[in-house]
Amino acid sequence: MMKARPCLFCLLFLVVVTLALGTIDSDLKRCKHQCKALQQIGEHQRKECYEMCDKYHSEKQRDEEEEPSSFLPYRGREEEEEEYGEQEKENNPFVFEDQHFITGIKTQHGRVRVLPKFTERSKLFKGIENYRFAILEANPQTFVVPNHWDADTVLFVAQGRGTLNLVRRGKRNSFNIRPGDVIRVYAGTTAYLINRDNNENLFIAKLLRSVYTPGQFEHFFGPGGRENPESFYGAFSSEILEAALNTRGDRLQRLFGQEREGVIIRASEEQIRQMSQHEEGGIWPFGGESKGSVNIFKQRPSQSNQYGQFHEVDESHYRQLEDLDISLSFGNITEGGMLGPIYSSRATKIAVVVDGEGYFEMACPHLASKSGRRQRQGSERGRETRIGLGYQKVRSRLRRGMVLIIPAGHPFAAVASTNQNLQIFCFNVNARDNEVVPLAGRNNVVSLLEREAMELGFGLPAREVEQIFRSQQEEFFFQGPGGRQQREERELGRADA
Ligand SMILES: *[C@@H]1O[C@H](CO)[C@@H](O)[C@H](O)[C@H]1NC(C)=O
Ligand SMILES: [Cu+2]
Repeated sequence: MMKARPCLFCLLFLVVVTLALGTIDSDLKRCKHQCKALQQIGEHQRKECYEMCDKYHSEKQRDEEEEPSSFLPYRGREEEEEEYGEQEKENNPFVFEDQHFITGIKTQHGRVRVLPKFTERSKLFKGIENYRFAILEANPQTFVVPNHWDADTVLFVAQGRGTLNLVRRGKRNSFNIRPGDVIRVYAGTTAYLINRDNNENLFIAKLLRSVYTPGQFEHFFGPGGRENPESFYGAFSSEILEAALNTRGDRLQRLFGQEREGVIIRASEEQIRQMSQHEEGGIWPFGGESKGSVNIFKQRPSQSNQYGQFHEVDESHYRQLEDLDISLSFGNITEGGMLGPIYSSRATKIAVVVDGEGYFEMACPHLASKSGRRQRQGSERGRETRIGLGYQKVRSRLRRGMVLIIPAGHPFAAVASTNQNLQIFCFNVNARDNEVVPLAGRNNVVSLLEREAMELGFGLPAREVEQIFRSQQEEFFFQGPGGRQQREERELGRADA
């Protein structure tokens, strides 16, 4: 009486095995098609068959999305090259290149390029929302016209020689600036600048913290004319200007009616010479430690070995940083060397590659929680603190001019290419009481754990853990993977001979 029931799972098994042999995209269709084609099963079972296809499909997709194991087994060079490309295209909001900048000011004699508000790039940057990053570039023998802006600013001279004038509280201070100089400019200070070099462009990196609209700032030009730049005086009615300046209207019209040639303009040799002279031998170079500015290259390195040096400037070196809670650091990684892995306990780094090439890696829990599987496994909607859901490896090539964001707590490492030093300058936001925590090398944090904690934490005998975390004798800077490979090849070569 009873019809012989075919073994449903045998049939499904066949379907799924066929699926496993194919490629993902066409497969879901194919699988379902086969469910449909199965004669012997009822509607209910067919539905189950479809569901099984869906389930299998999504699992397979998930597996393919999964990053290959981070460092085991060892991956060859070609694969790494490929991966650079992928990561850059993929969702990596931490790296900024040329195309991410907005050109704020541009004349034939120079330009100012600004990164958009960080939160426009990613919600992850809410903590640095109030900061903006800009790079000023001025050709030789040029003048940047006086102006003020509604943001506190820290300047870093990356290249070139200039003279900066700051007018604040009824006094004008003049600085001859050179690479490595760090200068705080208070919001509302009237500032102007010359590039006094005959050949070299002047590059200045700036970190701005708005004092009015969070994450936004405006320039105000007094000197100027009807246009390019327009003088803000011109916005007032003539009755006010005539009374305030005690001058006849026609003369004011002439003054504020000029068409100007831009914000960065050429100055004559004589003008440059006159403006460069003011403080030669004054505040600079002899008063470097004083109020005005400080040179980060002149600071004794806090870390130094054959693989690199690390210089820092904080409020203890430069009082003017006190209220800003910003510090500066400069890493000079020797060719073939690497920095880290380390993390900053409180500070978020806004870093710019001043010179050289290489790459960096960073562990980021934020991005990982977005990638499918991990979320499915554990995150609950609305839960802000996610624990143990894994990390995305953020990785990018580094070249001159690139800007990186390295958030507090995020472990990272940077590697110099084997033919050139990699020099990275950082603005550290939220710098007070920041600690740089080493994750490898002498004094690394794991080596300071109790043996039992090592054992329990890693699930291996403490001796084994200790051996690994104590086998690097250097601190902070190490021989990089490239250098190591070369050395091993050399040693192998020697052994063969
Ligand atoms: C960086 O280090 C190299 C030595 O590896 C040194 O010659 C160079 O002057 C350093 N640069 C800066 C800016 O400290
Ligand atoms: Cu992150």
